[in-house]
Amino acid sequence: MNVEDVTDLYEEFGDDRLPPGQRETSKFPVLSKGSTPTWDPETWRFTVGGAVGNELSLTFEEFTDLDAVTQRQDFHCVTGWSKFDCEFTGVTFPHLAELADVRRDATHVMFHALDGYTTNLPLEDCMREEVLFTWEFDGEDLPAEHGGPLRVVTPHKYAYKGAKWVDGVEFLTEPERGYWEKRGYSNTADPWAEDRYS
Ligand SMILES: Nc1nc2c(c(=O)[nH]1)N[C@H]1C(S)=C(S)[C@@H](COP(=O)(O)O)O[C@H]1N2
Ligand SMILES: [Mo]
Repeated sequence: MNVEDVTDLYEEFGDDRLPPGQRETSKFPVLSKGSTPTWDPETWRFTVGGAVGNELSLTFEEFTDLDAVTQRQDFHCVTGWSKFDCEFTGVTFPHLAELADVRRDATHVMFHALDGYTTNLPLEDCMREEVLFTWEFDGEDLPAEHGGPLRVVTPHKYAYKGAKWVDGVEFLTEPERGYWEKRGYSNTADPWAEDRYS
Protein backbone atom coordinates (compact mmCIF):
# COMPACT_ATOMS: atom_id res chain seq x y z
CA MET A 1 0.00 0.00 0.00
CA ASN A 2 1.10 3.54 -0.72
CA VAL A 3 2.31 5.25 2.45
CA GLU A 4 1.95 9.00 2.58
CA ASP A 5 4.57 10.73 4.71
CA VAL A 6 2.93 13.56 6.67
CA THR A 7 5.71 13.94 9.25
CA ASP A 8 6.47 17.39 7.79
CA LEU A 9 3.26 18.84 9.21
CA TYR A 10 5.32 20.36 12.05
CA GLU A 11 6.50 23.04 9.57
CA GLU A 12 3.10 24.64 9.97
CA PHE A 13 3.53 24.94 13.74
CA GLY A 14 7.20 25.18 14.67
CA ASP A 15 10.84 24.98 13.56
CA ASP A 16 11.63 21.51 14.85
CA ARG A 17 10.03 18.17 14.22
CA LEU A 18 10.43 17.37 17.93
CA PRO A 19 8.19 19.82 19.83
CA PRO A 20 9.75 21.78 22.72
CA GLY A 21 10.10 19.87 25.99
CA GLN A 22 9.57 16.48 24.32
CA ARG A 23 12.04 13.60 24.08
CA GLU A 24 11.99 10.99 21.38
CA THR A 25 11.31 7.38 22.28
CA SER A 26 11.17 4.28 20.11
CA LYS A 27 8.81 2.60 22.58
CA PHE A 28 5.06 3.02 22.43
CA PRO A 29 3.93 3.52 26.03
CA VAL A 30 0.28 2.96 26.92
CA LEU A 31 -1.65 5.74 28.64
CA SER A 32 -5.27 5.09 29.59
CA LYS A 33 -7.45 6.51 32.33
CA GLY A 34 -8.63 3.01 33.22
CA SER A 35 -8.49 -0.50 31.89
CA THR A 36 -8.80 -1.56 28.27
CA PRO A 37 -12.48 -1.99 27.40
CA THR A 38 -13.76 -5.10 25.65
CA TRP A 39 -15.87 -4.86 22.52
CA ASP A 40 -18.27 -7.17 20.72
CA PRO A 41 -18.08 -7.04 16.90
CA GLU A 42 -21.74 -8.13 16.76
CA THR A 43 -23.07 -5.15 18.68
CA TRP A 44 -20.31 -2.55 18.21
CA ARG A 45 -21.46 0.41 16.12
CA PHE A 46 -19.63 3.56 15.13
CA THR A 47 -22.16 6.38 15.27
CA VAL A 48 -22.02 9.91 13.91
CA GLY A 49 -24.65 12.39 15.04
CA GLY A 50 -25.43 15.92 16.17
CA ALA A 51 -25.28 18.69 13.58
CA VAL A 52 -25.26 16.44 10.52
CA GLY A 53 -27.62 15.91 7.62
CA ASN A 54 -26.93 12.19 7.53
CA GLU A 55 -26.55 10.29 10.81
CA LEU A 56 -24.34 7.22 10.51
CA SER A 57 -24.30 3.90 12.34
CA LEU A 58 -21.65 1.53 10.99
CA THR A 59 -20.45 -1.92 11.92
CA PHE A 60 -16.69 -2.43 12.17
CA GLU A 61 -16.75 -4.22 8.82
CA GLU A 62 -18.65 -1.37 7.19
CA PHE A 63 -16.22 1.13 8.68
CA THR A 64 -13.12 -0.66 7.44
CA ASP A 65 -14.71 -0.92 3.98
CA LEU A 66 -14.66 2.88 3.64
CA ASP A 67 -11.92 4.53 1.58
CA ALA A 68 -8.74 4.28 3.62
CA VAL A 69 -5.27 5.78 3.52
CA THR A 70 -1.95 4.86 5.14
CA GLN A 71 0.16 7.65 6.57
CA ARG A 72 3.50 7.94 8.35
CA GLN A 73 2.96 10.29 11.28
CA ASP A 74 4.51 11.41 14.55
CA PHE A 75 2.81 10.95 17.93
CA HIS A 76 3.29 13.43 20.79
CA CYS A 77 2.19 12.62 24.33
CA VAL A 78 1.58 15.48 26.75
CA THR A 79 3.61 13.63 29.41
CA GLY A 80 6.77 14.37 27.38
CA TRP A 81 7.49 11.59 24.91
CA SER A 82 7.21 11.62 21.14
CA LYS A 83 7.27 8.65 18.80
CA PHE A 84 8.29 9.31 15.21
CA ASP A 85 7.26 7.43 12.07
CA CYS A 86 4.13 5.61 13.17
CA GLU A 87 2.26 4.09 10.24
CA PHE A 88 -1.50 4.32 10.64
CA THR A 89 -4.17 3.10 8.22
CA GLY A 90 -7.65 4.55 8.45
CA VAL A 91 -10.34 6.91 7.27
CA THR A 92 -9.65 10.64 7.23
CA PHE A 93 -11.84 12.93 9.28
CA PRO A 94 -12.80 15.05 6.24
CA HIS A 95 -13.99 11.93 4.45
CA LEU A 96 -16.18 10.94 7.38
CA ALA A 97 -17.53 14.50 7.67
CA GLU A 98 -18.48 14.37 4.00
CA LEU A 99 -20.31 11.05 4.43
CA ALA A 100 -22.23 12.51 7.38
CA ASP A 101 -23.08 15.70 5.46
CA VAL A 102 -22.00 17.97 8.32
CA ARG A 103 -24.29 20.97 8.70
CA ARG A 104 -23.02 24.49 8.20
CA ASP A 105 -23.79 25.44 11.81
CA ALA A 106 -21.42 22.76 13.18
CA THR A 107 -18.40 24.41 14.84
CA HIS A 108 -17.01 21.81 17.25
CA VAL A 109 -16.59 18.09 17.63
CA MET A 110 -16.84 15.68 20.57
CA PHE A 111 -15.35 12.20 20.30
CA HIS A 112 -16.85 9.41 22.43
CA ALA A 113 -15.17 6.15 23.41
CA LEU A 114 -16.04 2.76 24.87
CA ASP A 115 -14.37 3.53 28.21
CA GLY A 116 -16.43 6.69 28.72
CA TYR A 117 -13.54 8.91 27.59
CA THR A 118 -14.39 12.01 25.62
CA THR A 119 -12.26 14.66 23.93
CA ASN A 120 -13.17 17.79 21.98
CA LEU A 121 -11.74 19.87 19.16
CA PRO A 122 -12.90 22.78 17.03
CA LEU A 123 -14.21 21.47 13.70
CA GLU A 124 -11.47 23.23 11.74
CA ASP A 125 -8.78 21.38 13.74
CA CYS A 126 -10.43 18.10 12.73
CA MET A 127 -10.85 18.91 9.03
CA ARG A 128 -7.34 17.82 8.16
CA GLU A 129 -6.22 14.81 6.16
CA GLU A 130 -3.91 13.78 9.02
CA VAL A 131 -6.75 13.27 11.49
CA LEU A 132 -7.48 9.58 11.08
CA PHE A 133 -9.86 7.00 12.46
CA THR A 134 -7.38 4.15 12.42
CA TRP A 135 -7.52 0.37 12.92
CA GLU A 136 -4.01 -0.56 11.73
CA PHE A 137 -0.63 0.38 13.19
CA ASP A 138 2.62 -0.52 11.42
CA GLY A 139 0.82 -3.05 9.24
CA GLU A 140 -0.87 -4.94 12.08
CA ASP A 141 -4.29 -4.69 13.71
CA LEU A 142 -4.22 -1.79 16.17
CA PRO A 143 -3.44 -3.39 19.56
CA ALA A 144 -6.34 -3.23 22.05
CA GLU A 145 -4.28 -1.29 24.60
CA HIS A 146 -3.56 1.37 21.97
CA GLY A 147 -7.24 1.78 21.18
CA GLY A 148 -8.23 -1.17 19.01
CA PRO A 149 -10.51 -1.80 17.29
CA LEU A 150 -10.59 1.88 16.31
CA ARG A 151 -8.95 5.06 17.55
CA VAL A 152 -8.36 8.63 16.46
CA VAL A 153 -4.88 10.07 15.86
CA THR A 154 -4.17 13.79 15.88
CA PRO A 155 -0.49 14.33 14.96
CA HIS A 156 -0.85 18.14 15.15
CA LYS A 157 -2.06 17.90 18.78
CA TYR A 158 -1.02 16.11 21.96
CA ALA A 159 -2.27 12.56 21.81
CA TYR A 160 -5.03 12.96 24.40
CA LYS A 161 -6.99 14.62 21.59
CA GLY A 162 -7.07 11.21 19.90
CA ALA A 163 -9.71 9.00 21.49
CA LYS A 164 -8.80 5.34 21.76
CA TRP A 165 -11.71 2.87 21.41
CA VAL A 166 -13.65 5.58 19.61
CA ASP A 167 -17.25 4.62 18.85
CA GLY A 168 -18.92 7.97 18.31
CA VAL A 169 -18.46 11.42 16.84
CA GLU A 170 -20.82 14.22 17.73
CA PHE A 171 -20.89 17.47 15.76
CA LEU A 172 -21.65 20.44 18.02
CA THR A 173 -22.86 23.99 17.45
CA GLU A 174 -20.98 25.31 20.49
CA PRO A 175 -17.81 24.29 22.36
CA GLU A 176 -17.87 21.63 25.08
CA ARG A 177 -14.99 20.07 27.04
CA GLY A 178 -14.01 16.43 27.14
CA TYR A 179 -12.56 14.27 29.90
CA TRP A 180 -9.06 15.75 30.25
CA GLU A 181 -10.09 19.20 29.06
CA LYS A 182 -12.34 19.40 32.16
CA ARG A 183 -9.51 18.17 34.39
CA GLY A 184 -6.73 20.64 33.63
CA TYR A 185 -5.15 19.60 30.37
CA SER A 186 -5.09 22.28 27.68
CA ASN A 187 -8.15 22.69 25.50
CA THR A 188 -5.96 23.63 22.52
CA ALA A 189 -3.13 21.07 23.04
CA ASP A 190 -0.66 22.48 20.46
CA PRO A 191 2.65 20.64 21.08
CA TRP A 192 4.77 23.37 19.44
CA ALA A 193 3.23 26.03 21.69
CA GLU A 194 3.58 23.65 24.68
CA ASP A 195 -0.13 24.02 25.43
CA ARG A 196 -0.04 21.29 28.07
CA TYR A 197 -2.22 22.64 30.86
CA SER A 198 -5.06 25.11 31.15
N1 LIG B 1 -10.67 6.30 25.16
C1 LIG B 1 -9.53 6.82 25.61
N2 LIG B 1 -8.73 7.45 24.74
C2 LIG B 1 -7.57 7.99 25.17
C3 LIG B 1 -7.18 7.90 26.52
C4 LIG B 1 -8.04 7.21 27.41
O1 LIG B 1 -7.77 7.08 28.62
N3 LIG B 1 -9.20 6.69 26.92
N4 LIG B 1 -5.98 8.47 26.92
C5 LIG B 1 -5.47 9.55 26.07
C6 LIG B 1 -4.13 9.92 26.40
S1 LIG B 1 -3.93 10.91 27.79
C7 LIG B 1 -3.05 9.64 25.59
S2 LIG B 1 -1.50 10.26 25.89
C8 LIG B 1 -3.20 8.72 24.45
C9 LIG B 1 -2.27 7.55 24.66
O2 LIG B 1 -2.32 6.66 23.60
P1 LIG B 1 -1.47 5.31 23.72
O3 LIG B 1 -1.93 4.59 24.97
O4 LIG B 1 -1.76 4.57 22.49
O5 LIG B 1 -0.02 5.72 23.84
O6 LIG B 1 -4.54 8.25 24.30
C10 LIG B 1 -5.52 9.18 24.59
N5 LIG B 1 -6.80 8.63 24.26
MO1 LIG C 1 -1.69 11.70 27.75
